Amino acid sequence: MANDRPRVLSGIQPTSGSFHIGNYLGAVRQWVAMQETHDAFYMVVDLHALTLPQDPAQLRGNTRLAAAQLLATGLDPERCTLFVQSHVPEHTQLSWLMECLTGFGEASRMTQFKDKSSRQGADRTSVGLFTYPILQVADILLYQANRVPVGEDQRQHVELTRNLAERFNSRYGRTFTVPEPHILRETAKIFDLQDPAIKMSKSASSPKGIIDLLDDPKASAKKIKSAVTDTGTEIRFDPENKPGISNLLTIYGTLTDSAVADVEQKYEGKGYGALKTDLAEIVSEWAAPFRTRTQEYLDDPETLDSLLAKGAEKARAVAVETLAQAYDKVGLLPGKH
Ligand code: AQP
Repeated sequence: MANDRPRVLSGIQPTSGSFHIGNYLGAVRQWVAMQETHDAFYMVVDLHALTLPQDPAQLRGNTRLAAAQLLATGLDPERCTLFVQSHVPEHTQLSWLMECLTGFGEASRMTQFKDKSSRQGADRTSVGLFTYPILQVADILLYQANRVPVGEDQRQHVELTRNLAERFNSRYGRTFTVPEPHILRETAKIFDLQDPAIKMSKSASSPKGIIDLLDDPKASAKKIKSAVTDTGTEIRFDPENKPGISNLLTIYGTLTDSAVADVEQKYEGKGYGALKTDLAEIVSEWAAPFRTRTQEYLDDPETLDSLLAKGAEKARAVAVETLAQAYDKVGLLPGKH
């Protein structure tokens, strides 16, 4: 029975058309695996997307596109609960309780906020960008999640979630499950192809630094072939001295389900060019059916919307209950229903 399983919760922003390979390898790939072993809740976090300016029509389109891509990677609505964050109003309601429990200094220490706000400039930074980690806390706690599969960049937010869950529980009595981050060491951080010192990122990477899964295969191949690598010739996994080639080895190994040591051995004595050419082929082969499936879901928006509506209904059943407990614990007077 699904309900006897540990709970898992994660989300992805509909902030750009295509997912990139960092989103997939760092997070979504784990989501697909965990739907088999966990009671899994996955969402498109459209409210989080609003922390940066969005064109309304594009946001709507990207939300459907994100859901279509999640289904195309292998999420199965029979095996997991897939929904859109804004369809479950309890997220923002619990977020308020969590904001009132968070210190201003504590929120100010979030590095994602510091990075994004410094890129935006103070005048264009919204209060929403400042408080979004706390909305994320509410996202996780609402479902009493045991595990949160994310990339390394989200570790601090899961840590904040743990702190706030413990604070709430000790102040008001046991209410929330304290979640663990689920971060796979190998793929925790996929790096920018042009600058292997920084993570591949929708907002910070240049177009040449990022492999978009919906890209034309020729474009992806070109990017992989021009990925920055060091001046040596040896194909060896050594993130410190060979960050570019190590990043390519990680992508190669994960997409082909092979150990990096085996990939190293396969390319012993061969140049970087051979590895890059083969990796371009592997990415293209992986992405072709993904693109077709994504398009099939997009071609039938009614089915997609009704699937998301069913997901929201399932998610709400859990969220309503948790919120009611939390409201009661803090002493809010029950309203008439
Ligand atoms: N480079 C990465 N390596 C590993 N995991 C990554 N993730 C993102 N980039 C990498 C993980 O993908 C999940 C969904 O990401 P998101 O788009 O909702 O959040 P994000 O962290 O904002 O993604 P980006 O591309 O880095 O966007 P910006 O530039 O807006 O910050 C998350 O679990 C994330 O860890």
